[in-house]
Amino acid sequence: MNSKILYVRLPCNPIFPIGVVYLADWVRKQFSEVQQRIFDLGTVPPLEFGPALDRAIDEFQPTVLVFSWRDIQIYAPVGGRGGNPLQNAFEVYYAKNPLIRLRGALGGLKVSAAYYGELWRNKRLIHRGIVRAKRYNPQVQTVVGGGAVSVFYEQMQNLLPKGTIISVGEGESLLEKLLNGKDIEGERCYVVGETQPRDRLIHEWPAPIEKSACNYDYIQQIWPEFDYYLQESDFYIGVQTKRGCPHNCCYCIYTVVEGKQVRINPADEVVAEMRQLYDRGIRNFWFTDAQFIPARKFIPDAVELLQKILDSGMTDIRWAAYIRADNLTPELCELMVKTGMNYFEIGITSGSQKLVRKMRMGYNLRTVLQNCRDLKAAGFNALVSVNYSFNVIDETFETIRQTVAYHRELEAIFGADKVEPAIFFIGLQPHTHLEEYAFDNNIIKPGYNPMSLMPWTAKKLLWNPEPLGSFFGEVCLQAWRQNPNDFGREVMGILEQRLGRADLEDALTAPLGGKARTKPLATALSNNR
Ligand code: B12
Ligand code: SF4
Repeated sequence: MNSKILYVRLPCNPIFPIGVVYLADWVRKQFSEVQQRIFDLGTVPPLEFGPALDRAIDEFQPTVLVFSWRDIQIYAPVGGRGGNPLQNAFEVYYAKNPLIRLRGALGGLKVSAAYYGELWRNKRLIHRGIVRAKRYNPQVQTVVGGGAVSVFYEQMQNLLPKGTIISVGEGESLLEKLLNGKDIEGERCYVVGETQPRDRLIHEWPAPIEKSACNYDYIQQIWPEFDYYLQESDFYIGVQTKRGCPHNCCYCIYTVVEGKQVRINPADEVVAEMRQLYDRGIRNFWFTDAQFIPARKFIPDAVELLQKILDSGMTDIRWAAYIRADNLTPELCELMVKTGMNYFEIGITSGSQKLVRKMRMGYNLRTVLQNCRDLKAAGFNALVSVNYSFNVIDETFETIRQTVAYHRELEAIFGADKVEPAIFFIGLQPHTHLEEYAFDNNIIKPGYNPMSLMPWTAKKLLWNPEPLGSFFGEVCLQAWRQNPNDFGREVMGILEQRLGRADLEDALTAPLGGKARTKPLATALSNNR
């Protein structure tokens, strides 16, 4: 076997490219003779993208090009790459003052230009890489995967050249088969111009591989720029502790990308991986799991891992993760604090139990509050980001008042300065229950382009329906006017001023029966994190 694999991580904010690192590690463990090189465009200045890619190809002369594409969607609630997309959209849709509307439209143009510019740039880079690599190996094989490709795999065939293999989800077993010269038909992939993506391809289960500690001595050998991520002390380096999420939250795509079956990476292997990074000076870790504690039955796994981290003596680390705060116990809370969890996000979406149930999120808001109290009692004193998505289906002034009451209770527990409300509006994603709901209700039609950022599509994908749509538009615009640097808190303040606050008990109570139990899917906001 004389394959030479070049992993090209396409341009991205400097987030540690854990996906290609894990792929290269896996390939090494299966095929020790294969030569590999990692090239991360996330560490290259934009004007250098093309020439730097050429140089990497000239030097390495790959036979396989692996392109990893992390993110495309930029419905971020705060300053995105070309500005604040949410603010621009709201200014166009809801501002009364024509000058503000114009400003929003111009801002929107800027965001669209940045968005389409990045899409075309990545497309060009892939083409350029293939043409260059063919100089040395006319049969070069090209595979494209990564988070963005998994979400938009159906649209990718319109961007990429014939013969490119488009991969959905994890790439380990696909690369293994390719290198073994085996048929890849059964893998979660298709070939541009040769095969079509199977119906419901993304719903197929990933191969159950067992992950061991990544070998960073090897990674450092094949990745000359590895040190880039060691130099800055504020990078959170990705470490995966498990894959998959069993839940059904209506807006979420992780549960199909990673699958519903939770696969735990052995705690000793996770700690061994962290230790290698720790010995290289890393102190900040991001557990990149879809959910760090996906359900109560995984609490013992989280306890085992955190206890082992503690026993390993890595006592000065900080870590963050997505955490369902309904799955905590006092023991776990204590371990979280002792091991250095210094940030976490609670994605409750609404402070009204009635709405939380309608969105099928499976949360009990009362339990979340109790667990937060346990966390505080265990000594947690860092920042909590609480994700709210207003205007889900059936939102009323009463449910907004309930969300305000819930939020104030979280502030009472952690301290107002420690709880940051992150306000999102729906970013509709393909292959979610929410998309089905939108089809069923004629909001979008099958065949729509989920990657479009054209104003008429964007307005539907960024969910804020009437009758409350204009109300929220107005409130958000007022908040940006009054206090753009503390948008979330300002929104909460305005809502409370205008509508008041419900009794906490009302927020926590959702009478069983009636509509709430029998109604099908409601809608939610994706933060597309
Ligand atoms: C953890 C996470 C974060 C963390 C990252 C922390 C860190 N330091 O690493 C935080 C919170 C910072 C984050 C932020 C954002 N994220 Co994020 N994040 C994730 C999450 C949950 C896991 C990503 C991860 O690291 N997984 C573990 C590694 C090992 O997997 P991986 O990189 O995907 O690689 C595997 C496969 O993709 C595949 N693969 C990768 N490359 C290739 C290439 C080939 C050829 C093949 C065959 C396979 C392959 O194999 C790899 C190994 O199995 C995913 C959702 C998900 N469940 O995948 C979203 C996700 C990647 N994020 C996404 C987005 C959009 C963002 C944001 C831009 C959100 C925003 N609007 O602000 C921000 C900013 C990111 C940036 N670049 O600046 C999107 C990207 C797709 C899209 N919609 O455009 C995802 C998919 C979520 C979603 N809802 O769609 N994120
Ligand atoms: S939102 Fe979180 S808990 Fe719900 S399905 Fe997605 S990853 Fe799982």
